[in-house]
Amino acid sequence: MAKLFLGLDSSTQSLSAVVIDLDTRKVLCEKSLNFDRALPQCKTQNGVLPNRDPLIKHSPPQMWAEALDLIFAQMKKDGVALGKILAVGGSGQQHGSVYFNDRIAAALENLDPDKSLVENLSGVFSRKTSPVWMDSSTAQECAEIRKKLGGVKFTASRTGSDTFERFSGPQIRKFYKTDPKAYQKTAAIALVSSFMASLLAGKTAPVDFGDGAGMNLMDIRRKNWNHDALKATAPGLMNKLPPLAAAGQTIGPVSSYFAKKFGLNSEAVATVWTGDNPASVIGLGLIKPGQSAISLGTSDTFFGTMEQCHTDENGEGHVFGSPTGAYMTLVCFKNGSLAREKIRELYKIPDWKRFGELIAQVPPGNNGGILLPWFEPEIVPRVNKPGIHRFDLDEKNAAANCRAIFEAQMLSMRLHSQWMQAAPEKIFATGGASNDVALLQVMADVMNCRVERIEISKSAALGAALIAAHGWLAVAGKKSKWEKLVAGFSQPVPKSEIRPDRQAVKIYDRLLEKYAGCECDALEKIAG
Ligand code: XUL
Repeated sequence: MAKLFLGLDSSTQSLSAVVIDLDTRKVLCEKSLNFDRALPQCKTQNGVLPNRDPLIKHSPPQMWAEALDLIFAQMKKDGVALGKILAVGGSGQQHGSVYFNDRIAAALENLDPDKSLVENLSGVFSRKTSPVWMDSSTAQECAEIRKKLGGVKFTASRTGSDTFERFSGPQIRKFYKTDPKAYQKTAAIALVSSFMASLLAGKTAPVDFGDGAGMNLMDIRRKNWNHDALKATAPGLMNKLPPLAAAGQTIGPVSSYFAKKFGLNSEAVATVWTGDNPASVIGLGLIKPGQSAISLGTSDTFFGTMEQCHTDENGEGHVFGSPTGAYMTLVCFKNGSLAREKIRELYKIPDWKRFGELIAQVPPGNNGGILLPWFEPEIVPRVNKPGIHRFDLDEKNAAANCRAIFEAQMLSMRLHSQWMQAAPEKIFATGGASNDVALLQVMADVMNCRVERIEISKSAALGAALIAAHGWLAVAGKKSKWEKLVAGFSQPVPKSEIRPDRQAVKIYDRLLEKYAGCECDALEKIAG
């Protein structure tokens, strides 16, 4: 019998599905559903609800449930062999949190296939909207929790990260402070990942060690809820959180809702979901320590694997649990693809091909011109007042501004990832913008490292399917090594390797200092 596994990825802007055949190492189905387009009734823009306050970014949790119904309906319609799926896994945008009253357990157990998921979930939410990773409205709560935990270094070494505005702990504290009654009525809190897994399992799903580390609530080394962090966050929190478990661990058989409604194999198992970044580590095949990747997506992230837990004393980067049982490092920049799109719009550049051509017209280092592209509040470095800042850069020069935005993004990545002490032999580039050779040359030159493209548009969903397969094999007594499991699924694009240019590397080595100075100046100016 074919060994088919389904991986889903509930990201900021879309829900994706990937079905893999483990024996033939083939991806049988790849699907994606854009929230704004497929669910206009949810009224989101790029997956989040418009808000007058640029620091507040929430999404309606019903949207994720509705998208799950829709993607299963589409797979059924397309004749995807849902009846042969052995296990379902998944990943979610990290940090987003979902809040329920005490009706949630019964609702999950009794999902009625004659109703939609949204109808089944009617009346179970104790908070109407879910704060997501783009939210930066909790600076005050971050400071309060950090202080109680003993400062940046201590917070990072205990929970894997300093407190960050988007992390679920500070978000939970803000909810408790601003709406204590609703907090009190909250019986359970989930992450996007564990919410979706709960729907599939028809019961409360654990949070995994990858996504759990994005909350400022989990002890990164012991992998349990940290008592001091819970206490510093909100009262009675322990009773509202699900247990922690490894990604891919079996929760139980899938809910009969999916079997009856969409023909999903009723014996398929629902497994513990993880965050999109930990799932991408697997989807990209980054199994060996020291392997690194740059993902150019809604957010730009620089991540890699790490054998022993080593946290960032300055508190800019993160350590999460990796689905392999080891650790992963990550630095996340909010002004990723949306910032590149803003520049494209601003200079009326028709397409990305032209954008790349313009970049190639300007020499490396942009004649010293620098652009800090903080269109949205930024995570690294922390910027709460959005805005763009130009230094020695002519605003009217379209080509120089196109080059400047990507140079700044890469210089910032180099500057703020030094704590990882990673000297990768090669960086794998992935995500939307990674098919632009001009951009990848800048990446190779700034990072002084060979860059190779991996073209897996749905690396998180693929990773999620592989994690589910790993969990299923372990239960079936056929435990598989990660190297063997991922082999054949994520091959770099042939002949896509780009080598750093020695002259350009020297230019960027010098420019890095100027960039760091400009960043300090701009941050001082913002602080007033
Ligand atoms: C990681 C982060 C983002 C989201 C995007 O810390 O905030 O990469 O996971 O989905």
